[in-house]
Amino acid sequence: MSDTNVISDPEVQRAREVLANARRPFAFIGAGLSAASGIPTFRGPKGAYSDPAIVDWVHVETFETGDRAGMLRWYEERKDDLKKVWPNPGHYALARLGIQNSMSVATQNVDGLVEQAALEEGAMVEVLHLHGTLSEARCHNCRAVYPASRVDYNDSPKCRMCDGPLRPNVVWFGEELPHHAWEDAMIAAVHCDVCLLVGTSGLVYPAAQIPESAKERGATVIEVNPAETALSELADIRLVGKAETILPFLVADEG
Ligand code: BJW
Ligand code: ZN
Repeated sequence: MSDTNVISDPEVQRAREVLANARRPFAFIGAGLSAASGIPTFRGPKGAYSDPAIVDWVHVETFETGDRAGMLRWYEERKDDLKKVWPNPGHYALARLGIQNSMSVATQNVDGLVEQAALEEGAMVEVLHLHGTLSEARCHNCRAVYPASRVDYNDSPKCRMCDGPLRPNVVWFGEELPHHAWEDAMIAAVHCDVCLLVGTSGLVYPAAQIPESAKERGATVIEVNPAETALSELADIRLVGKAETILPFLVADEG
């Protein structure tokens, strides 16, 4: 959708009104939100999974019994890449929606770009990290947390407390989600009146249960995604286009 098409799209206008009148809005976001910042999504033709090795590198078994060094090299590269990326208009719009009516955001992303945008916009947005964050490393044995900036994953880093292997503080397949983030996101979802889904395929569980619960409890669901997803059938309003193009038009008094 081009900017002119977005402005004149009646569904965009409807979504904007729904959000302007929301009392407890909630957003559930995924990798597509950060695509315009230059961070590849996982799935899809240009996604990280087009490299078959990467499919293994998001599984806990690989760290425990597989190519740990290869996996950690990829994480060191991603940590470095994050120094060169910035929030895009989608992140800033989400932050401004947060100012408009104090929205909670549950993110599956590990890049920290929503918080960065919120900080720059002076927005108090509660960001719940369902799949952890690349800004932290942690011990795989005792779970002690370290700033990732102090850790070199190429150097087989070890925990100062127990000598266990350090790893990024993210959630891999086969691992539980952080309890607080999961519980707070579920509470926000079941109490929200509007649930905004942005840039997620909705294929990964248990995270994808969160918008399902919002819908079951009566929330109006708005999806922003250029493609149909596993969650599209929940959507009352489907905005087919990119987050960075559409989200700025959903903020009241803008666009
Ligand atoms: C745009 C755009 C633009 C493009 N604008 N949009 C129930 C059923 C089936 C399976 C399971 C189940 N429950 C659990 C499972 C198993 C498993 C699972 O879900 N498997 C399925 C995939 C089959 N889940 C787990 O293992 C989870 N843990 C668990 O269940 O624990 C239980 C347990 C209990 C007790 C003990 C132990 C365990 C953990 C899941 C962890 C997922 N981790 C990853 C990696 C994070 C770390 C890292 O980044 O390195 O999380 S995998 C990856 O997928 C990442 C993402 O957060 C996640 C979701 O991806 P997302 O964000 O949706 O991205 P994509 O690429 O899929 O989609 C991008 C979208 O953007 C597309 O729709 C595009 O169209 C769109 N887009 N450009 C807007 N410009
Ligand atoms: Zn330790």
